[in-house]
Amino acid sequence: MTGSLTLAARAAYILRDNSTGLITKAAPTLYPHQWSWDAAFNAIGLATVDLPRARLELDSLFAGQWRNGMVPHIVFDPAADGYWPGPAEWECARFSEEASMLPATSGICDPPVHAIAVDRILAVAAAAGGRELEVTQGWARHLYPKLLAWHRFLARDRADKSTGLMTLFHGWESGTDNSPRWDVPYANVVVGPDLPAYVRRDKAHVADACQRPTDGEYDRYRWLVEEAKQAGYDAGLLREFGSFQVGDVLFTAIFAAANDLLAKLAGQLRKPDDVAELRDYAAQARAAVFCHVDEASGLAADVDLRTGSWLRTETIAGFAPLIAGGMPGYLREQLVSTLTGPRWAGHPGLRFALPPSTSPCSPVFNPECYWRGPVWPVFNWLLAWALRRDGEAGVAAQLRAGSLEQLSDGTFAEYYHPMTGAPLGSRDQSWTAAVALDWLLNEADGRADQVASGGQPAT
Ligand code: 2M8
Repeated sequence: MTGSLTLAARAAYILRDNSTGLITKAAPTLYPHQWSWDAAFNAIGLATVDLPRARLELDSLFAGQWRNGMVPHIVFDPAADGYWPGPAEWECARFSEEASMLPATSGICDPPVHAIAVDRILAVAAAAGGRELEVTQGWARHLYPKLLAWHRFLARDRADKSTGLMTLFHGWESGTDNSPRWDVPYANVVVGPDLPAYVRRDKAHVADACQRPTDGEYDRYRWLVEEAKQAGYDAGLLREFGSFQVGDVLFTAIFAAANDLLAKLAGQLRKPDDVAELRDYAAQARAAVFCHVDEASGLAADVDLRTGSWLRTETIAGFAPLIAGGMPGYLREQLVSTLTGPRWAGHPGLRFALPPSTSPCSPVFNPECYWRGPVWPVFNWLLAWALRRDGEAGVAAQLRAGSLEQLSDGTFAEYYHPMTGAPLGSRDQSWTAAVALDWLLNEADGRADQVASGGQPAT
């Protein structure tokens, strides 16, 4: 067990060691490039120790933004090797005129947590005050049009007309890659005979391959990249021909929460038309999440857009309404009690009272495999952040305390076995270190709370 200060120092060293100077690798060997939503969480952690580096993290990410506004899920580091599929497989600039030429990127996106990071960074800067605040405000003003273009891309290209949910064309876009929430839609993805031959690189970086997706799943992941290329990475064509199309309640909930914060920033920058537009996106996204709550379980359900059927597997994504915010108090209380109840964080077999990525009561729960059961500290940070935002400070504090106990083994693993607490996946995972830093340094002294408005960016 490690003391708080030592733990914070170790987390800061991990972020420094995983930094190339421009980007923070998502993990030292398993993920040697910059991932979009990882970068946002990493920036939140970096802000606690090095505001300039936090700002740079997001600047480097947005350097890979596409002309249509999409922030790609990976920005590749040209100096890194060892991750597959890489730029040679994605071939974005060859297949789409919208793609970034340099840096090379992937052709799909990640959950839009970036405005949450910017708000958090501004709050830390406001607490620091002085020159640091001035610089950070100027930075936010410059980043704002890029964030707006990203949100407009999502509203324009990804909002599904019938459900209002954000449409994903690849499970990777959810960030919860092999979650059982996608088992049914993936079962309908038929891999074509022209799937290019490949060698997986990921399995070599974990202690046991059972902690990673199966080869059958990887065939489908790779096949969907081929499909996206054939569609020129165009959402309109993918809607016509894509064999994986889902409405993701979690992605949509994150979009709702992020729009609230971007609208706040737009207000500070005195852009009333943008405020109205962003509030509208937030309202539509939130309504779409609330319309997809399963009455029996109270959990939100994704939709397989190719069949219209709801996907009711009990995964952590079901708590999307808590992240979206704006729930009537009594409904929020019910969902919080589900979260802390015996099917989730209150399950008697758990090592720590933290929600696993799939309910231990689900028949498809797998405690060792990636997004099919392990506990993800980064996800629990997001849940705790949302709960705190909505006044549920007690549960948020429980998630923080349980997570810090879990992380006190000092491995900063990608995910953990819910029953034994054993570290799984990559070690020294950047976003795990980042959320630990925020929990330890920001929340400990309440710095981020001092300036709830996130500081006024320079206009
Ligand atoms: C995992 O996903 C990548 C593909 O994007 C992979 O397995 O190769 C996911 O956990 C994802 O959410 C995360 O952003 C990424 C990097 O940490 O790894």
